[in-house]
Amino acid sequence: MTSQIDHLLTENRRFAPPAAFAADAVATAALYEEAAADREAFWAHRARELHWHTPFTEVLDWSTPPFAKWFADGELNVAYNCLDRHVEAGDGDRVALLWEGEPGDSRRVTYAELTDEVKRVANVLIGLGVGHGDRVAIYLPMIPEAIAAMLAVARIGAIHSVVFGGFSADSLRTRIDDAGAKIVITADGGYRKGKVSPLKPAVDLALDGRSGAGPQETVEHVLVVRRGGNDVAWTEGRDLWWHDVVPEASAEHEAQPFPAENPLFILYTSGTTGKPKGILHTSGGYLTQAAFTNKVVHDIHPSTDIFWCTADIGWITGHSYVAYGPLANGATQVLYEGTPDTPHPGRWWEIVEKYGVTILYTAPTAIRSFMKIGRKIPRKFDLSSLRLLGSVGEPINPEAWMWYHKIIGGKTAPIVDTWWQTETGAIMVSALPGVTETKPGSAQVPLPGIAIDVVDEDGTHVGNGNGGLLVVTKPWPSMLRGIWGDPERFKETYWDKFEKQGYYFAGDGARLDDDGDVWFLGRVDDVMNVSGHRLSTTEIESALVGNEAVAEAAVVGASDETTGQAVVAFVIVKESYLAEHPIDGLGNTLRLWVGEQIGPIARPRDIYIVGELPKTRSGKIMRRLLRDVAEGREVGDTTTLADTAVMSVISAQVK
Ligand code: 6R9
Repeated sequence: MTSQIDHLLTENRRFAPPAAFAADAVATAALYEEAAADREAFWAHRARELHWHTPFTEVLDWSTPPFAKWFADGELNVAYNCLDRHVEAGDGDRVALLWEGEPGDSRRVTYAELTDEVKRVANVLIGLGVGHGDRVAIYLPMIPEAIAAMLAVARIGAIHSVVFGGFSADSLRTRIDDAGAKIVITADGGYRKGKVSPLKPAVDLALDGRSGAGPQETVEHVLVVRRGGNDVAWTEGRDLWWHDVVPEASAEHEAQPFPAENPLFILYTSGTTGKPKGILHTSGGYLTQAAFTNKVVHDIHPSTDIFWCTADIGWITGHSYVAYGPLANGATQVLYEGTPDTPHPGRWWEIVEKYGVTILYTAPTAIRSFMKIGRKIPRKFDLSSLRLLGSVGEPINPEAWMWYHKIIGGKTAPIVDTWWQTETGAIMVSALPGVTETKPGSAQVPLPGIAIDVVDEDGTHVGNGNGGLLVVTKPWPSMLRGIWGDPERFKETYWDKFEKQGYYFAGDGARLDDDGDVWFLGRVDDVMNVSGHRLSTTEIESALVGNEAVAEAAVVGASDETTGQAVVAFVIVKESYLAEHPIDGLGNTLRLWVGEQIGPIARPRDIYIVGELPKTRSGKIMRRLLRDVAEGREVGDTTTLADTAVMSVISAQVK
C-alpha cells in the first residue's frame, strides 16, 4: 500500500480538456460559481428540470439530522419523468434501449414502447395487489424487462429491491425477508459465459425455505420472464409468466404524483457486520442528482449520444446510470446481458463498434483485465466513436488510466474518475469533462453543490499533502435516507463518528495533493472491494463458520492485479471434522460453499487451512498481519499479539 501511495503522489501527468470537447460540453465552469453562490438554490434549479406535478417551495429540511428531506412539499412521479415526459415532448420514437443479448440476439426499445410496457407492468402489479409503499424484489438478468420492472414499481409508488442475479438463494432470501417483499420478479434464467444461468430455481429455493429457513411468508406472487428457455418448476397460483399477463394488461395507466420523499428503492450493500444493510433512497432528490450528474459528468447530448454504462442493475451504478439517470435525460443507451469475454475476448469492443457507443462508463477491474489480455483485441475494432470514458467502483491506478486513455480513448477522449457509493446515490467527486484538467489516478474535485473534506480522526481538515478520512460535510439531494428498518444502525454507521461536526463518514481513506485534489486510498473498514463489488469480510467469515468443517475463519482483502482486491480466507478446521474426513479438497469445498451461501463473487481466491489465527489480547483478529501473509510480504509488527509466535507458524503453513 505504501509503495502504491508513493507512486500515486509522484504522478504528475496532466491532461487538459480537448478544445473540441470543451466547445460542446454540457458542463461549464459557471456551475461551480452558481453552486458556490447558493448551494440550495443551485439544487432547486436542477430539481426544476424534472417534471413536478406539484412544485416544491421548500428545498432542504435539515431540522432533524441525519434525516434529510429534500423538496419535501413537492410531488412527482419518477417513472413519468423517465418515460411519458419524453413521449409527450415528441421523442417517443427515440431509442431508449439498444439491448444486446449475450448470444448475439438484440432488441431496440423506443421511449414510446418502453412507456407502453411499463404501463402494462404497472397494471399487472396493481392487479396482484401491489400498492403504494409495498416492496417488490427484482432478481433478473440484464434484459429490457428488468428496466421495465423497476420503472413499473416506481410508477405505482411501490419500492423495489433489486437483488443482483449472481447472488445465491440464501442471500436472496435474507433480502426478501428484510424488506418483506410481496412480489418477486425474476426470469427462468439468463445468459452468462455462453450458457443459461438459471434464476427461478434460486427464487424457489429462497421461498420454499428448503435451505432451513422455513417457508417465506410475505411473498404472494412470482412474476417470471422467459429468457433462458430452461425448464423451471411451477407453483400454481403463486407463479405467473410475464408473457401471459403483461401483453394482456391494459397500456392505459396515468402516473400519479407522489411526495418527493416517497421511498423509491432499497438496495442492499455490505457493511462491516455480517448482515447486509438495506440502503433506502427516495424520489425527488435522488432523481435530481442522478439526472444532473449523468448529464454533466457523462456529458449527455440525448439526441446524438449512445451511452453505455456496463454495470449490472443489481448495483447502485446500474440504478443511477442505467435505469434512472439516462432515462430521466431521454438518452439512448446500450444494455448488455452478458460477460465481457463471451463468446470472444473482444465482445465489448464489438458492441462499441456495432452501436457506435460514444460514452463508456465502466470499472477499473474490467480495464485491468483487458490490459492483461493485451491491446491487440481492442485494436481489431473501430472505437473511434468513443468521445468520453468514465471509471467507477474503486480507485483507478495510473497505469490502467493511461491504458484506458491510449488504447480505448484514442488519446483524445477525456476520462472521468467518479467517486461515490450506494449510500450517496449518485456521483459526488469527479472531474467535469471539458472543464477540469485531469490527473491519472485522482478522482479530483467535488461536483458543484457537493461539500466534502478530508479530515483526521477528530474531524479536523488535514490540509493539502495529507491523508485522512473522506467526509461529506453538507447534506446532498441523493443521500441515503436511512437503513431499512434500522435507524440506529444508520446513525451509528455514518454519523456517530463525526457527530459533533455533523459530517457523513464514508468509510474511505483519502489524500489531498498539493492542489487540494482528492486521491482515494480504499476502505478504512472491513469492507473489501473485489472487482468493484463491495463485500464484507465478516459476512464471508460467518458463511465459512457456518460450514460443518470450520471452527474459525478470518477473511482479508489482498491486493490483486486484476480484481483490485481478492478474497483470501484463513480457516481453522474442527478437530472432530478432521478425525472423520480427509483434508484434501476441503479448500475447494469451502470455496464452493461460500459461493452457495453468498454468491460466486464472494468465493475466496485462496483458502489457507491454519492451526491458529493471530489475535490481540482482547481477542480481535489482526487482519493486517494476515494481509501481509496473503500478499506475500514480510509480516509486520506482531507485538500486540497475544501469542507472538503464531504468525511464524501461519507463514510456514501458508508456504
Ligand atoms: C458506486 C459504487 C462504494 C465504494 C466506495 C469506495 C469505492 C467507488 C470509486 C471508489 C475510488 C472511485 N469507490 N468509486 N474508490 N475511486 N472512483 O461503487 O458504490 O458499490 O457502494 O461502493 O467503492 O471505496 O466507498 P458501492
